[in-house]
Order: sequence, then C-alpha cells, then structure tokens
Amino acid sequence: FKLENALRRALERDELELHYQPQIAVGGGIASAEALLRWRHPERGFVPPTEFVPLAEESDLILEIGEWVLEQVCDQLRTWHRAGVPVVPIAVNLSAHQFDDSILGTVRRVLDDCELAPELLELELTESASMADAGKSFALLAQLKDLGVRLAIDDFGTGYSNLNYLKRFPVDRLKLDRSFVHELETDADDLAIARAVIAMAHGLRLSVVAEGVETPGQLELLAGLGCDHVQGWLFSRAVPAPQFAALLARGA
Ligand code: G
Ligand code: G
Ligand code: MN
Ligand code: NA
Repeated sequence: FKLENALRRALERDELELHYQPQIAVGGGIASAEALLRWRHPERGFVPPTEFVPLAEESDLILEIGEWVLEQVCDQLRTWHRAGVPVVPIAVNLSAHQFDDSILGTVRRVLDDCELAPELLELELTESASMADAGKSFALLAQLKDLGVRLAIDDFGTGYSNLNYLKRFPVDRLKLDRSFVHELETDADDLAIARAVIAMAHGLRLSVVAEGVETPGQLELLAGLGCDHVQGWLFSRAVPAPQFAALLARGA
C-alpha cells in the first residue's frame, strides 16, 4: 500500500513529530501533557493522525511508530530536565496492538535508556484495548504498574466500560471523553454523565481529566463537579516541543 510505504519512509526520515497538549489542574497550572503524533509530509503538508494511525494499525508499523513515540517522549523529558525545564508527566497514546506482553520490555528499556523517573510517563489505553480480554489485561496492567508508570483509560464512556474490570484495574485516572464535554452547558444528560463519572472515579480513588474543554462555561461546570484536570483548546492546542517547554518554563 502506497501510503503505508510513505509512512514507513516518514519514520526513517524523521517526518513524524510529537506535539504536546497541556493538561491543566482545575486549581490552575500545567499538571501534565498528552503527546500527540503529527506527520509533516513533504508534499501533502501536515497529515493528521486520524488519517495515518488507523493505517499504521493495519500492520506492524504501529509497533515501530509506537516505540518511536515512547523513545521520543522519554528523550524529550530527559533533555528538558537537563536544561532545567520544570518537567511534568507526559501521557502517550497506546494503540490496542501495542497492548501486548512486548510492551513491558519496550517501556522498561526506554525508561532505563533515559534514566527517567517512571511516574513521568503515563500510558493511555482505550477501553476497547484494555477491556477486551480482562484476564490478560489485568496481568499486563499490573506489570506495567509495577514499572512505576501511570496508567489512564482514554475516551472513557465511549467503549465497553466494564465496571467490574475498572474496579480491579490498577489505573490512575480516567479521561472523560470529549463527546460528553462538548454540550455540557446545554445537555442535562451529559452533565449527569460527567457528574456520575467523576463521582465514581473519585470513589475508586482515580482522578479525572476532562477532554475537549473549549469554553469557560464548561470549565466552570467541571470545576463544580470536582473534576481534577482539564485539557482542551480553551487552554492550548497541542503545540510543538519548544513551545510547550516555554509554557512550562513560564510556570503557566
Ligand atoms: O491529535 P489529535 O489530533 O487529532 O489525535 C487524533 C487521534 O490520534 C486521537 O485518537 C489520538 O489518540 C490518536 N493519536 C495521536 N497520537 C498518537 C500516538 O502517538 N499513538 C497512537 N496510537 N495514537 C495517537
Ligand atoms: O482520542 P484522544 O483523546 O487521544 O485524542 C485527542 C484528540 O483530541 C486530538 O485529536 C486533539 O487534537 C483533540 N482535541 C484536543 N483538545 C480539543 C478540544 O478542545 N476540542 C476538540 N474538538 N478536540 C480537541
Ligand atoms: Mn488520548
Ligand atoms: Na480521548
């Protein structure tokens, strides 16, 4: 497949890059960030991940790209740390294909290579990836947790939310999907869902980051519900590494 070959070359030619979107503590300040993949195609310009991640997922290419993302994030954190930038934990999206025993060795290796405090790395798993085979997932999540990394469930509320699994999984936080945030100010049902998810998460000793926060009204409602962190265009889009470092240095 043509695009797949182009994507493989992109990886070799350093055309992939990571942008960083801040996750803000509801009380203020950047608490962490999510690394989001971008492809700077020489002719087609910027190709969004929604166009090439699914393609990469059709082959083992996603494993190579996923490993590159983990290496890149850890290397970036080390570079910032050495430069005196006050670093925060960075979350990485894991594809379902990466959620396999081999991820353990990969994560261990990148942490060792960068001599990184493991709690600076967060792994985001989707509900479908983590809950498809609960027995297997439980063992894998427990081993990942033993490495000291943070674990989050991405797009929470849109997949198979098996609450029995959630109760047993050693995860640290839930990402309230942006589909529940978008109409929070006008849709009473979305507000009820957000309230319930936040209360349940806190009851299970998990924190919550709301995604796709675009308006001060949404922020106010989420703050009122006790949401811990917010991520969205109200604060910042995903920005290139130097811009994100500037935000951190400014103590934003
Ligand atoms: O950044 P946003 O612009 O458009 O990202 C779109 C989708 O691409 C999201 O669902 C996000 O999880 C996914 N994505 C972004 N970066 C990565 C990555 O490094 N790995 C994987 N597997 N998915 C990613
Ligand atoms: O699926 P995942 O959560 O990994 O994807 C993050 C996606 O959310 C990226 O595509 C990112 O660009 C997008 N995103 C981040 N902030 C906002 C926002 O405030 N509004 C909308 N509509 N999308 C956002
Ligand atoms: Mn994500
Ligand atoms: Na998400």
